[in-house]
Amino acid sequence: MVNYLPPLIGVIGKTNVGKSTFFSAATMTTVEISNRPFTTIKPNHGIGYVKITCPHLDFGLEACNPRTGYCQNGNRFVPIELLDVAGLIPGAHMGRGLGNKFMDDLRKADAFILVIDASGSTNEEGNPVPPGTYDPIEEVKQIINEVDLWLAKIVSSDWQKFSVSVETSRKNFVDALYDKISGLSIKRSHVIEVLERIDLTNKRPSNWKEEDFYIFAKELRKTAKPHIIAANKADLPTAYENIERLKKEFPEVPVVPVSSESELALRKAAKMNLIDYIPGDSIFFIKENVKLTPQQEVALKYIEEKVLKRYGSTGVQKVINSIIYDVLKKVVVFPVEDINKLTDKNGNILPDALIVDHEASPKVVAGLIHTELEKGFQYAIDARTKQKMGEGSRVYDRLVFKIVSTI
Ligand SMILES: Nc1nc2c(ncn2[C@@H]2O[C@H](COP(=O)(O)OP(=O)(O)OP(=O)(O)O)[C@@H](O)[C@H]2O)c(=O)[nH]1
Ligand SMILES: [Mg+2]
Repeated sequence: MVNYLPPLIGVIGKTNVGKSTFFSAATMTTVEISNRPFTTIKPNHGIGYVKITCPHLDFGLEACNPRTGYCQNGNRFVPIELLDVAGLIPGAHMGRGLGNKFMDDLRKADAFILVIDASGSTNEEGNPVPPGTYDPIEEVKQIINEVDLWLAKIVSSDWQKFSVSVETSRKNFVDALYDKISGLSIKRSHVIEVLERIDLTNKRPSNWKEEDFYIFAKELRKTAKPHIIAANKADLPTAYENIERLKKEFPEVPVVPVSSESELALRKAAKMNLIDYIPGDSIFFIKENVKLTPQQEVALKYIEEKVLKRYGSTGVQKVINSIIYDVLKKVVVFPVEDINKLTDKNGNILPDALIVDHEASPKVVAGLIHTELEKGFQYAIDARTKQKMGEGSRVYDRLVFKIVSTI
């Protein structure tokens, strides 16, 4: 059985802040975008990419043959899953706006991209207001609070029945709780860690109060559903100071300035063969013999001046790389059959790229590729050093390796 699944990242935030624009830019799929609250109702599901230097360059090869994702000018784009959902507003847990029930689509998410309107041009309800009139710090606090209340609701549902069953059957509380929230794809170790941290391990479940659920949900969110802040609409001048304030206010979370609209425009222009642009780059080139319309010229100039020169990129790619590497602490590894040619058994060069935990052993990675490969695992060989890697060794970013297995 193949067990590998790419990370699933939820795109969340207040309504009308640019979540779908971010999603569309990252996945290059067309979705509905408009300047009014609650444009998105049904979730949008798509593939985005982590961008890394392709190992084929290190080995002096001309190209590679990705089975999934793609490689462009030595940049390997490795697939992740993105899910764009409806927007939250304060009181969503009480059913305001579209409520928070739709967040259930994100139960299996590994992490969240919290898209905010850093320019302050939408109010609490997502209605357009003059830029700079709404404070994005409030927005972050309110949305995170809604996420916590959503999680608390899942944990506390049917609690009475749950506590009776735990207390009368003398079931292990941690195991029972872990089972109860298994739909959230949270590790058992995270549940234990959180209960210990907030000193709830030994409290009788029937004695849990509303604040216990809330604190548990909050800590569980921090540990098991971490997030990054995509400070969107960073092209608007009212965002400049807000971005600095956000970084100070939330030092434990990466805050990345983003202009999703700019990224979407650049990718579209590249697709139309007007410009050369690689996602995440700090520059683009207008193609030779291309005649831009005055409108296109103004738009590209705007992006160059207001976004690329100021921030070094549009931020969309940076958010995805940062959530995978800095927030989730993952690395990308490349299993091959032939460590000299870097091919699979059909001669494809570096066909697979897997996003795995930075602390994973080669044996664990073998298990992601196939259950049988892990069962018969003997050792791995690092294609760079030609050294053996045993069960106790750890993978590293952009490792190219062969797994030797008896099965
Ligand atoms: N200036 C500027 N506007 C942006 C940017 N990104 C998105 N917008 C605009 O913000 C508005 C809302 O964009 P959407 O992507 O529909 O927002 P959403 O968060 O998905 O909204 P809902 O689905 O309604 O919750 C649109 O008018 C976009 O053009 C940006 O980087 N800069
Ligand atoms: Mg939307």
